[in-house]
Amino acid sequence: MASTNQSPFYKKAEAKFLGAQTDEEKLEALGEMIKECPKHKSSENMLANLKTRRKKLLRQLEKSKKAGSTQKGIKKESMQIVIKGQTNTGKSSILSLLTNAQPKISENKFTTTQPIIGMINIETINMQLIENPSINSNYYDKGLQNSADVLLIIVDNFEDIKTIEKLIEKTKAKKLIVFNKIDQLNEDEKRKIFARLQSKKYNFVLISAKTKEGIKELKSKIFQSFDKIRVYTKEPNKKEKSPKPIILKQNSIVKDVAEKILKGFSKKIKQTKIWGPSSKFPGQIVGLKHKLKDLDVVEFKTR
Ligand SMILES: Nc1nc2c(ncn2[C@@H]2O[C@H](COP(=O)(O)OP(=O)(O)OP(=O)(O)O)[C@@H](O)[C@H]2O)c(=O)[nH]1
Ligand SMILES: [Mg+2]
Repeated sequence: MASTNQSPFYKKAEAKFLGAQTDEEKLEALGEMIKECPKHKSSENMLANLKTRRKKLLRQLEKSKKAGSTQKGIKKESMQIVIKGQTNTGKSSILSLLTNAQPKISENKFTTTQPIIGMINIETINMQLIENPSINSNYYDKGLQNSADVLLIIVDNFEDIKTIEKLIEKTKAKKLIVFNKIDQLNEDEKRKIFARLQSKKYNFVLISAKTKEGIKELKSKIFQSFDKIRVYTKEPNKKEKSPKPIILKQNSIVKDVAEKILKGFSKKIKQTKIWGPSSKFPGQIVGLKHKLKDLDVVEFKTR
């Protein structure tokens, strides 16, 4: 999909595609790209390519809808985080702090009686954050963790960690231990907890949902737990990079970006320049095998 000789309408649709955060958004943008793609002989290949991609995406979407969660009505978004813990540890407080959801928060036990979904945007990426009712509640949903990419284990003491670890032994999700209510601890207690979690090699963060201490770190740890990197693209001779990054697996290379945006046309690349964390200097010329880092900006010259 080399966009070089394309109309501004096509380019707009393509930008939308590259910035799409869900498969639904991608599908919509692909539709627009197909509509705006010129219908003459020289773009035949490109049009066919776009249509194949749309078909593939449609098939994928159907599949993921069928796979779904155990809970009726919860459709997995592309990135899903599930909050888990004992009652009263502050799960609803954290959900309400991070998302648009407005769960009931109370000092009473077992306040949350059904999974509650919120959307969180971290570094331009939308993610689904779900509070599972407390592990000892009748409403606890065992199946929710199976679809999760990341589990936030909310605790306010050490014993809870062991209890919850037993429940999640078989899950593939990344685990992040969120030690909450540190506003109730003095500096010495905090230091000891930190040291203990660190010595056990946990992926963890200390926070207070009350004072918001550690919330920024929590968000950044959530993002890191996905093992993804964000890469921006840029058109030659333009200063502005794409408004939204492309999300790639960690350790992706320049070729992966090329395949994603120029599918079928990556042979056309004459030169690649790179800015950001993986570059030795701004605008460094690199090959297709160059390994990318989070927040890199890539520019492809196709002629
Ligand atoms: N001091 C302090 N209190 C907190 C903190 N986070 C939550 N709380 C309080 O702890 C109580 C329980 O909070 P919730 O967010 O409802 O806890 P939950 O884990 O959702 O509990 P259930 O849904 O009832 O199982 C409330 O009174 C909160 O105000 C914190 O960081 N510090
Ligand atoms: Mg709750």
